[in-house]
Amino acid sequence: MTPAIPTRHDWSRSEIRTLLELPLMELLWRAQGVHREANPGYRVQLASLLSVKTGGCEEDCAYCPQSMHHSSDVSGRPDLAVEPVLERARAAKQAGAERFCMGWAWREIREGAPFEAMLAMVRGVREMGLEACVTAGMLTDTQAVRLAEAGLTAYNHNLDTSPEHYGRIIGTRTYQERLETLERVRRAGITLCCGGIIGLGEGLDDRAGLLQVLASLDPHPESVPINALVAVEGTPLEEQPPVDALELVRMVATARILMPHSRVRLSAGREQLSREAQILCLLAGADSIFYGDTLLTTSNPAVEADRELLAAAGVQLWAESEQGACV
Ligand code: SAM
Ligand code: DTB
Ligand code: SF4
Repeated sequence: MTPAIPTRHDWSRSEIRTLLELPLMELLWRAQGVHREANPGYRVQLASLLSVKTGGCEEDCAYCPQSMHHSSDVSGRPDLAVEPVLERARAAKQAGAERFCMGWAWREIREGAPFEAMLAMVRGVREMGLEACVTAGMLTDTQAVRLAEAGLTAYNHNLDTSPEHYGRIIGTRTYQERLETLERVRRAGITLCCGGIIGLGEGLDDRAGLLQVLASLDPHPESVPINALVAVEGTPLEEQPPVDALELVRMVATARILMPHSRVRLSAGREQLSREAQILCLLAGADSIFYGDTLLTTSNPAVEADRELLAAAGVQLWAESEQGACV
């Protein structure tokens, strides 16, 4: 079917800035128009997250509590084995999740037993009829192909911020390396989950820059997580002021306009948002949330609170709609 809304990959940074700075009502109106036409109805996908390998990461990402460079790093948590992970996936499915995302605090995927276990987890999650997503840092072409063969639905690898601001946040890995990983994932036929974070001390131009790079990817990433920084004690960004909820609404709305057919996921930072601010994000075009009491190492709104939120907003869950069949 030909999409009703054309997808563009040539947005200029100033066009994107103009969108980000529109009067809020105008921005919301436009985002709603695009969302309604590209994705009729308000279905929301629930994705659950589990940290399989926690902490001790060699990268120095300034926002991340799992980096070995920061005093926040949690050590001593054993890696999870295949069966306990699959148990958690079963419970997530039972609670209504449609996608199960697994995280490894790695600079790059490690060969051998840990990778074989990752493949078994992906196969197991897919056999349950859930979408499977992995986030584990950089990978080789062979590893991407093996993950695709195991049935992996999506690989999450975020660009985080603009190319210009990136160097102030991460010193151990380049923007170009991130882009190359994304290409490898694409070449293997796995869908891309790629987005970023606001609240890292970036300017409006950096937010526009991040969205420009994301929208220039062809095809657009199938899912685009928009995170608000969770400022964790012991990380270099612990003192960052909280993100204004309306800034997050603007980011979501602009992502929706630029990438009409992508799933825009309202990700980390929801605990700091009121119910009304979260509903504004849905109105702005977010059509997925992380669902479950924890993200990777930090907390997320309780499952019951999210059920109430979605009921209050009157949104249909993706898994309950006709298009929601995910196997
Ligand atoms: N190590 C892998 C990587 O970096 O791709 C996978 C795990 S990493 C924790 C996944 C993503 O979580 C990061 O790219 C970042 O966007 C997000 N993230 C990590 N810490 C965060 C925080 N404190 N607040 C918001 N988002 C965060
Ligand atoms: C994404 O963009 N956000 C998620 C998921 N992809 C892997 C992770 C958020 C992590 C927040 C901090 C923590 O819980 O450690
Ligand atoms: Fe490691 Fe990923 Fe955290 Fe960076 S964001 S320190 S790569 S776990």
